[in-house]
Amino acid sequence: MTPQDRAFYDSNGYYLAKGLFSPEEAAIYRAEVHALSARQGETDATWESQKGSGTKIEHSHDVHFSSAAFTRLMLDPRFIAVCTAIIGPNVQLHHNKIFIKPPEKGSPFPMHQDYPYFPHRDHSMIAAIFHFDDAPVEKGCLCVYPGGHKLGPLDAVGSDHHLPEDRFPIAGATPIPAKAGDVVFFQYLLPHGSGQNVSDEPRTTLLVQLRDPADVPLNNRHTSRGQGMMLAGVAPAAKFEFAWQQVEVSDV
Ligand SMILES: O=C(O)CCC(=O)C(=O)O
Repeated sequence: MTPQDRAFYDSNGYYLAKGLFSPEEAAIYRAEVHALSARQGETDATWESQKGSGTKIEHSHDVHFSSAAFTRLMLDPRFIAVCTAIIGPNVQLHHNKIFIKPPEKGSPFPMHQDYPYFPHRDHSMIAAIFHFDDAPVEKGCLCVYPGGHKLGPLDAVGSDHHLPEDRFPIAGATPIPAKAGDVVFFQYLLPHGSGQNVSDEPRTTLLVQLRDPADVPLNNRHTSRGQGMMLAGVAPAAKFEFAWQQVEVSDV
């Protein structure tokens, strides 16, 4: 990430790292995602506010528990170099998820900030979307409101916490078409979403959510397996405890 890239990220809230991986590497991960999806069977992650129009989207979470390929990918030096340029020397995993937006009926994501799902005190949280196949506009590529991260946390509506459509219509957002191997990084306050996949090919991605380990979650709602894994640097000092000592009595 050059100083110009970093300045672009600071003012726009996102950065598209073009060609971070080669199309050949992307094809290998694409096959991993589709194989995992086939192994686990049908799923649908269509958001509540988007249900009812016959669209669907396959997903799986914490995929480094399903395939070592994703563990290797999250530690790839090319990826980590951008993460540390944005977050700082210490980078911690929050969670990850794969998505396959199927052809023609691939569900859209309404415009939203990620903040309401896992608010953090210092807003260090970012997302990185790895593209394993091309994502042109007609495949429902990511769309953002550049600079919208500077508005701070916004009022969200509905059980899925999307942004009001009259203020943040998807038609008014800037599409970020991507090629296989591109990775888009964005701040968790950036208003973002994506349209329906109306093309005749699936859109295949991995989304990794990352933070500075010194940041403080404001609630405990979005815990997941593998959360807290260090991808770069070190976590703040803490007294050693076995994992079973941290289990709350209500969980036993
Ligand atoms: O993959 C996309 O188009 C957006 C996904 C997203 O914003 C989310 O899962 O929060």
